[in-house]
Amino acid sequence: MLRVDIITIFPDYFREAFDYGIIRRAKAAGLVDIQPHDLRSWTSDRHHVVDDRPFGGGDGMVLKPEPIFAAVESLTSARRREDIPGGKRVVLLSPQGKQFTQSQASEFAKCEQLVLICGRYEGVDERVAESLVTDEVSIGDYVLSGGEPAALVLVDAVIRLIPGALGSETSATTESFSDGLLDYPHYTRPPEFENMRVPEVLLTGHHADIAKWRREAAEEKTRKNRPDLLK
Ligand code: 6GU
Repeated sequence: MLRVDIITIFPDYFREAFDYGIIRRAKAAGLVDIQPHDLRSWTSDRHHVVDDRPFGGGDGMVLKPEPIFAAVESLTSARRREDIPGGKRVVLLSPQGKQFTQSQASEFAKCEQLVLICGRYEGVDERVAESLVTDEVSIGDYVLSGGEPAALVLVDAVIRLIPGALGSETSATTESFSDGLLDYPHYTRPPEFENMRVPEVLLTGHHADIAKWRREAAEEKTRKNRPDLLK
């Protein structure tokens, strides 16, 4: 069972997000338990303040360290990175993180607990990244207003890799990126739609020819859309 704790100032953002498709099935099967938590519940002041102005000046507010350290301690019993056990990861979602990849998703899928900290785009006190988290992760080269959509992306990518989470056990290994290429194109009925034909070889039932076509079509798709993957 993988436990996922999400620390956020918008817990309601996740209200229905995990109630669909593979994630819903994985939850129902007892493969994963996902709990959003309100960062404000780890504040001790009357107004539940989680942010403050940046030292050195500048625009925007910065998430304070104390509630984040308190949240991680209450969820993991650890106050520093070196005290976090091997099977647990504390992940800060931020545009300054390392690019999240399929191989990192596979690592996370083997863990017993993931604690996800959703940053705000203005920033999180750097002592969180320096001393508390095991991983600082970005989902791509664009700026989101907060880490919440990135947490959804990460949770989806990880959960579908947990053994038993997918209906057909082959799909996780035959799809995009497992062999460094994009997935091959898929077609279904009808064989002709508004003058657009399905490639004839797919209608023949010749499995070797179909496998060869798919390999070449995947390479062509990769050359066209993601030439960086071929280098
Ligand atoms: Cl994880 N957070 C934010 N705020 N922006 C991002 C991101 C994360 N990944 C890409 N852009």
